Amino acid sequence: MTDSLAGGPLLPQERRVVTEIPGPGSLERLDRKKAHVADGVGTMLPVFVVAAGGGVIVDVDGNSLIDLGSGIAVASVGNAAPAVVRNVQAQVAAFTHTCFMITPYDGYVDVCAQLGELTPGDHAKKSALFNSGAEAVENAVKIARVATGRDAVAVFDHAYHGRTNLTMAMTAKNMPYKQGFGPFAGEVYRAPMSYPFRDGLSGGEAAARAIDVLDKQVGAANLACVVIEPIQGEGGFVVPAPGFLAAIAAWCTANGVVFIADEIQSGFCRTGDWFASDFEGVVPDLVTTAKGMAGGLPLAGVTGRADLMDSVHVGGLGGTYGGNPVACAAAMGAIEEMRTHDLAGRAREIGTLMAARLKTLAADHPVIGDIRGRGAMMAIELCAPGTTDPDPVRTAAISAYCHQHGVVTLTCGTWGNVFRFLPPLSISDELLNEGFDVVAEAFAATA
Ligand code: PLZ
Repeated sequence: MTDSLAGGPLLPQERRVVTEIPGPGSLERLDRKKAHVADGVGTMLPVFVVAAGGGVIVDVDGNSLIDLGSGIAVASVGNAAPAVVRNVQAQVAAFTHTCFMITPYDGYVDVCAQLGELTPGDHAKKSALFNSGAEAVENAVKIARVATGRDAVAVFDHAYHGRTNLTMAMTAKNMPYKQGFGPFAGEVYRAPMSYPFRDGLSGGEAAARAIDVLDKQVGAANLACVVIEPIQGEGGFVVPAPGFLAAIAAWCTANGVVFIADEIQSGFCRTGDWFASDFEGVVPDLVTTAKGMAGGLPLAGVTGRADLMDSVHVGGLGGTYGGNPVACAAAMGAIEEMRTHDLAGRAREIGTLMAARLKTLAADHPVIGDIRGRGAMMAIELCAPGTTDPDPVRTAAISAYCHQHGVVTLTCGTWGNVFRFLPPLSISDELLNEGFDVVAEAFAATA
């Protein structure tokens, strides 16, 4: 059994399966988990981790798994990336917490300045920092409500925005996120999403359909904000048809509605741009960020138009840990890694490789109904051949095969029939190709 290992990019970059997965060491620990951790906290691939980096995750039994998930798009710069480790070690030795609302420090302001520079648009921007994506979404809604003096919040079918009370209301899928947890926050309205594989509509047509719902069922004058993931995450990597986002944003601007892009999963180089909104030149009023921005430490942000951000009274935004100095140091390290290694460019290369592999796979397996995504955020949707009837059973079987053969893969989607690929941007082409060899084997073995 491997006790501990240094993680990071120096870890041997190989797939190595030396036991059943999970192995005996992990099974032992799974019993401890069962005894001490609430059952509601699930684990999808229960190998206990001792090290990770580059494109691999190493477990207590000495298995080295290819990582095609990045801990849900968090370890985009790779696990234990050098600039993250360096910054965190220096910060943790200097001070770990003062509470920015009590006595401030540079790291918080540094991250806000970076967010202002990197998010879409070159207007005057300001930011506030929080601990999690859900908290960022909640605060974006708070800001939009104060700025507009309106209550209503619009979200979309298949949306995922978090697990807190307001963000559960904003999230579309019941199981596992909402079941039994109501009553939910009020004044949240859902509009139809552009979902080209299922609705066949152009961006303009889908936007007209959504705007009709907002206009007729909610009323523009009641709407504080429209919140949308430019590419949906948990909901199935749904990429709206071209022009959809821009049309919704334009309608918001014309009606005094705050347009909020939830870039928590799609942001920070993941899709081949700094933000997914950049691809079509959409400039949101507010952007929420988290996940990839801090190389694995918990940090989230709301960034946007300075006039909107400043509409909240002093003391109205905050939290004990929001913008923790160690998390801010990590974010500055992660952003440095993204800039130095042009990780947006690397995401585009990864996207080209993945798209080619998925296209080949789809030619052999008609169960693949759709290939979609951008950059290092790509997915396939599995349906009964020639239909849009979801096939979650086959999806689960393929996923299980990948896990047993040392590849960390994630599923998603309203019907649980979408296979999503979110490799760390630090993964090598060799490992990525080997990972997709296993995915291809999994399709063949479960045919
Ligand atoms: N908005 C677009 O993707 C988090 C959730 C996993 P937190 N997605 C992964 C799970 O099962 O809990 C997410 C997201 C988008 C908001 C969030 C919420 O971010 O940091 O998990 O609160």
